[in-house]
Amino acid sequence: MTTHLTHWGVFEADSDGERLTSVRPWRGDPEPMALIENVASAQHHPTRIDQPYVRQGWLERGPGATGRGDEPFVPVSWETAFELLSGELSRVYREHGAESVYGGSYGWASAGRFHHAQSQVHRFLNCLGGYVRHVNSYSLGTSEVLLPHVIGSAELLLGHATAKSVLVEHAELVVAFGGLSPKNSAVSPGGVSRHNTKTWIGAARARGCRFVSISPLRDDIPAEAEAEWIAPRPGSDTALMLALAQVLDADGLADKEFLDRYTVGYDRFVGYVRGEADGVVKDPGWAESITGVSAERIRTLAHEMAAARTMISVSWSLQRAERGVQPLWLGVVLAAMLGQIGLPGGGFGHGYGSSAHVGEPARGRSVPRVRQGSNGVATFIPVARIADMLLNPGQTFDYNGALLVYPDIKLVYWCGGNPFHHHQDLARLHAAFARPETVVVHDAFWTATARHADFVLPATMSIERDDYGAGQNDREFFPMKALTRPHGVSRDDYAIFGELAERIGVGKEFTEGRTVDEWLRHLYEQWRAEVNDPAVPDFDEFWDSESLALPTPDPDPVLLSDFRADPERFPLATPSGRIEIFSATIDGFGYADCPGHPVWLEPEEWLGGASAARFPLQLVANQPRTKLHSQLDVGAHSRSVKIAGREPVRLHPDDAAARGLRDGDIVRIFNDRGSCLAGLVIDDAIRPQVAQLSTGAWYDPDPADPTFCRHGNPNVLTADRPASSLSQGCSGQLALVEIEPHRGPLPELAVDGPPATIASVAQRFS
Ligand SMILES: Nc1nc2c(c(=O)[nH]1)N[C@H]1C(S)=C(S)[C@@H](COP(=O)(O)OP(=O)(O)OC[C@H]3O[C@@H](n4cnc5c(=O)[nH]c(N)nc54)[C@H](O)[C@@H]3O)O[C@H]1N2
Ligand SMILES: Nc1nc2c(c(=O)[nH]1)N[C@H]1C(S)=C(S)[C@@H](COP(=O)(O)OP(=O)(O)OC[C@H]3O[C@@H](n4cnc5c(=O)[nH]c(N)nc54)[C@H](O)[C@@H]3O)O[C@H]1N2
Ligand SMILES: [Mo]
Repeated sequence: MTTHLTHWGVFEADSDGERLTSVRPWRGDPEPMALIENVASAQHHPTRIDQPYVRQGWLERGPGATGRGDEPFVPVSWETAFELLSGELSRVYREHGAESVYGGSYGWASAGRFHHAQSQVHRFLNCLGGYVRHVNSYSLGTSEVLLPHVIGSAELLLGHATAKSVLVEHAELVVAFGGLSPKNSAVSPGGVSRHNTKTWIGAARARGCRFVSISPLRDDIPAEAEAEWIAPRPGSDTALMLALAQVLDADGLADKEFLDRYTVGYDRFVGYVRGEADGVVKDPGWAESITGVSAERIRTLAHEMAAARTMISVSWSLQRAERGVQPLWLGVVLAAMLGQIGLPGGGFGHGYGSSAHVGEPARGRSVPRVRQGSNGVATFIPVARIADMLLNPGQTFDYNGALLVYPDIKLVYWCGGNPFHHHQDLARLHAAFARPETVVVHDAFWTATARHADFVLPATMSIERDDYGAGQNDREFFPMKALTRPHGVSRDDYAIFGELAERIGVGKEFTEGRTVDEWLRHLYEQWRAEVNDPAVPDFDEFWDSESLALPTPDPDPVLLSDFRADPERFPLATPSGRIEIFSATIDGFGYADCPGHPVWLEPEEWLGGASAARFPLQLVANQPRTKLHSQLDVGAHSRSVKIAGREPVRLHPDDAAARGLRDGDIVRIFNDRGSCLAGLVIDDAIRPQVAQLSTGAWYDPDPADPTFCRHGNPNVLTADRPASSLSQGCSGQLALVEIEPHRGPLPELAVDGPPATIASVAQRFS
């Protein structure tokens, strides 16, 4: 029996050396997650990549050959793969330079610090001279750019939030925009040892705390909250928040002392709320017409918030949308108006329901990790501009006050991510991926991204290799011993890069002469020396232990309590040192879609807009309940909710009836960008006029039409439209669509098996 860490929890497993024979949640986890069932069932699935492959066209016609994503693959030996790829990498670096290589390689990969895929690919490409990188994330593309201007940093809210334990003791009212989703808080980057969502929410409720969940889905908060459910039109929270601010101002409930001492720019903002410039008072009646929430409820909620110790929680999803800057900024502004920032149980939070680590106290120390080296290339893109970059080399674009230029990319290297899962407007991405001369992908599975590569190199799963790891803010550091041998002839990313580096002549720089076992020991012992704590055992003792507890110096932190106590001594890292309700910096950028204080700006795609006449349903493309993103989509738990193999879409009974749809029907979801099939689930836990299709179903395009996904990936429907000129973040959460019955025979899926391969050509090249 051995324990193993995943992003979604810790499990104990038995193995026969080949496969896991039994999997149980770790004894220490009070709220284990069913996602662990996906691992064993997926490991030897037919979609596992068993050996190296090269796309037929690339093999026969060389770099730049057309047909990427539509052609069969040729199985090759590792020797052939290494020979061809090391030659191609050398050619591209020699002929076009490091700035022609995109190695951003966004993606979650697996838990485990040494085999962390992004660290390995970045370290490898740095040894070759560097690569064009990405900044920011799909998760928090807007937050990471906005929050430094408003409160000095995003990390404050993510890594140093007021602890959930403090909310349990002190919060009287939690107003949760985007809910407090139990599915999302089951996951945390790097792993979760003890899930506690239901526990902390239940304990707060038992003490008398009230929860208000503002979200299109009733189940965006656990039943333990006994929450009131308010369901505004998606994308309209900004109007609701402005009206709450208007009531606080008009009814004398705003904390003037707090605003004077700790913030700048309130006057300009409140002038806008009062309608001084545009003649529109942003009162509850105004907000009712935009949000659909009754003016009376908005008014009383503002009073309840002012009367109680109130935590305003904004989920990450609200900023992963058009105009995503606005509700995030307004959450901070409302908390400032209530004057409770820095007090236990009050103030502002961002992502208590989005990731398990938010609201866990920060650890006193990090864990060992491999250094990525230094990048010889300065050029970068905001991560969600990948398709724009590939399609528009040389074109300029805005980002956070700068005017940047897209580089001319010849080679794309992806290791540990799935852009044909995570990016928006997948048909456009398909066209963008035709541009580079060569695409290289390491993955364990035949994802749509692997199918869009020229070189497909089979990586091990984390259960097939030795590693160690701990999630962000998680108190437990786990050894992760290999549970089985690798599937097929797959290899660790480290081993693949090590061999390539050797052939290109930078082997020593990359491996430093160490095996995996030597690296694990070396990094651990280096860390142990830095930590200098007699309670930390040597490597051998750690390796044979279940886990090592990591200290948390302050177990019950309150966000910005030091700033509140002494704002001169503990200023924020903003230009004024205070909370910026008006940011002169952002105002100076002059972006029409992002002025100097939060405002209501209509999104392009929302139920109150013109395009809703043709596409009258708001698609919520949120995170999946039965998996992490697209990972292990072929696993048992993920498959258990599919309908005729298609991803489930949820619809309100009235909307289903209006379209003559019945529970379990296969439906076609469509808009002007694309269409997909899905299996219908009728559910009154969803707001009318909303359809929920989570992300994660592997993109399975019709061979003749990349805009049509047979499986149910919502990213054929979402727009590749930046959340704002400021952030250039992803806006994939929402899109407008229509739904109709699927007519005709059900097309077979191709993505649940391996792609077409051509063995005969292999003979000629091996
Ligand atoms: N419409 C819409 N789209 C979204 C979102 C949304 O809300 N709506 N959310 C976005 C967000 S927040 C995110 S974070 C992204 C997530 O997007 P990704 O992080 O790209 O998604 P994953 O499915 O986790 O992709 C990880 C890949 O790494 C592979 N892998 C696992 N371990 C290893 C390893 O050790 N080595 C190698 N080489 N490969 C490995 C897995 O098989 C998988 O294919 O999606 C984004 N996309
Ligand atoms: N099980 C599971 N957990 C995960 C992940 C996963 O793939 N699977 N992914 C992880 C990752 S990488 C991330 S970044 C986080 C993301 O965390 P979040 O971004 O918070 O998660 P989502 O599920 O995308 O969205 C949460 C909810 O927001 C609501 N919502 C959408 N639009 C609106 C709106 O306009 N207004 C309001 N009020 N509510 C709205 C939706 O109903 C949705 O269910 O989740 C993490 N947790
Ligand atoms: Mo994310």
